[in-house]
Amino acid sequence: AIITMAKRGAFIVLEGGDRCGKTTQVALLAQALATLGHPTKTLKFPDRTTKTGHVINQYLTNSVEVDDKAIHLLFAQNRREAESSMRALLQTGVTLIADRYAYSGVAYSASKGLDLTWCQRPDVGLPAPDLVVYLDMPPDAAAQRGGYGAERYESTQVQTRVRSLFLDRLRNDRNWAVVRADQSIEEVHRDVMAAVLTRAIRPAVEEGRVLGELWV
Ligand code: NYM
Repeated sequence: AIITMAKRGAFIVLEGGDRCGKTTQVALLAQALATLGHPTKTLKFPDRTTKTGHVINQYLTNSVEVDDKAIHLLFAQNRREAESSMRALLQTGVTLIADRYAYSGVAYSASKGLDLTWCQRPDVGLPAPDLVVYLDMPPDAAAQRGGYGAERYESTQVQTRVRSLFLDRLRNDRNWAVVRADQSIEEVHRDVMAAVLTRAIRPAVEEGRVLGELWV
């Protein structure tokens, strides 16, 4: 008998500092993959619509203060709440594109002085992305963009620390693509697409590579 396994979806994460254009690029990527016939769903972390997300939103907009370790665990819980539905979607062939993930969790918390390994622990075992696309933006250029400074962490000093945590401590050349974010929207999209097709869609969907788990 011939048994054909249903294809799984790819799991793609877009990361980067604040105001690097991630949200725009997530939408363009989802549209482009859908056009190529891939069922696609976008996710955003933190998901501010859940109960944990409400507290996180109050924290980010500076309307409450929360202990650094406690808020770190809440961001991780906010991801964990999505785990079972993410796994179910991937298994049924839906490609997931996440706007931030556990890498942001670690980079922003460690930028406040928390131990990096401690920060990684609560996200152990979550689905590992097939590809992290890091949109790299010089912090001075991000500061020129609209809305900058409205939320917690939006200062050049913090963004500089966050960027070096992403690039020097969290980046893993095997499943990270670094794309220059200080280009036109179309140019960034072209670079994101090229990386996604060869480094996520091909291995995960076409060749059926097994979904990994954090932290790898
Ligand atoms: N952030 C995001 C964290 O501090 N920890 C996390 O685990 C995640 C996912 O929240 N400044 C920070 C990064 C951003 C902010 O902003 C979310 P946005 O614009 O919704 O991506």
